[in-house]
Amino acid sequence: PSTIREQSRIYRIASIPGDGIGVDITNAAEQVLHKLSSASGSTFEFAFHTFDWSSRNYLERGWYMPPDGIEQLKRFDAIYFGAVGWPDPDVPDHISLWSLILPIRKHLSQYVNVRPTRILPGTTSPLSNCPPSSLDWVIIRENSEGEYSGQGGISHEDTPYATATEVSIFTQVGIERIMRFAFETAKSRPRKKLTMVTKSNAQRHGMVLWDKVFYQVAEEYPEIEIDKMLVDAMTVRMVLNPKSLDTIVATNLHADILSDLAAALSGSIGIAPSSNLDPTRQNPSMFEPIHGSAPDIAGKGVANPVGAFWSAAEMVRWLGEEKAADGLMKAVENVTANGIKTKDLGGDRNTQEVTDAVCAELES
Ligand code: GGG
Repeated sequence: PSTIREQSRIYRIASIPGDGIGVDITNAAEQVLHKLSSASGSTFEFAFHTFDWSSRNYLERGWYMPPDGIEQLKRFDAIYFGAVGWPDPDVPDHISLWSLILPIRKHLSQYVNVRPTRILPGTTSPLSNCPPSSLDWVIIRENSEGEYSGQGGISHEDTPYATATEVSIFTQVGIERIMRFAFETAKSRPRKKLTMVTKSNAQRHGMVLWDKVFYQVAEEYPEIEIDKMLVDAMTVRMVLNPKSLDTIVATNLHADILSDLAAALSGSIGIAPSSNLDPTRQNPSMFEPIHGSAPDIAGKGVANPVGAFWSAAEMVRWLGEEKAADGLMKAVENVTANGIKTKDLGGDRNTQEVTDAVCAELES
């Protein structure tokens, strides 16, 4: 008779560690995912395929992804990503971003970026007015257009008349689909509250359309309490009145900035996860901690792996393994609650010690 293990579902994961601490934390995430799948009662396994698409690869070979890179990724159930960016004058940051994560998001229609933030047990916010119950947010980032459309150009380069344009593109379709995702997210949460972030007082075309579509979609969701914030005032509200917020929707650039602030207010950028989703599920989605490659601590074994574990849990959830995802998050929370934390969270443990502690929790 066949055993449960023989009937396991196998999830094919494309693993792209990338640069700097991306390598350290992807290694840690793979360890906990293997432990999760070998835990008793588990009915799934992971088959990882690692792609060395990194700045090192670019410097040695002249490319990040091969020409058929996107086609290769389409064969996987999900993509796990570490970090990108390396301080070398031959790889400016706009080259690394536009050679790797931005084309993946774009070509795999990952138009939603979900960035949850809360204060984990055993950790504290740098805000004095912020007990754990006061900060529990989900930021929904538009992930395909807006300020990161990549349109524009430069003329008269290297002359005193150098002129550059960076065109933000906002479309009705693009705004509508992110608003609908944000309203559905707000609907799934207890407080049923959505704050929309804009800068439509100064940016009088795209942001005005963004506002208009928000109110159009809001009509379909009368049960959701809504409000609108200008992005500058939003930073103040996040710091002074964190409890007043729940689900937040913002453009590609605004949400990128606000989610870093959110992570810092919840304890450390090292804990924050993100999910780049194609909600149609026609393409694999991609999961990555929001932090960058942190070259100063790369390879030292001290990076905080919690954001990587939380991202891994979100990947497991997206793959349909809700119970296992909850189990992984519970294990992470038990570990932080027990004071097993890296330096950025006020602890004295290294990456492997935190990883071992999470694996031990998964075994117990
Ligand atoms: N792990 C995410 C990462 O490498 N972030 C670097 C970065 O600058 N990302 C910009 C973005 O998420 O749009």
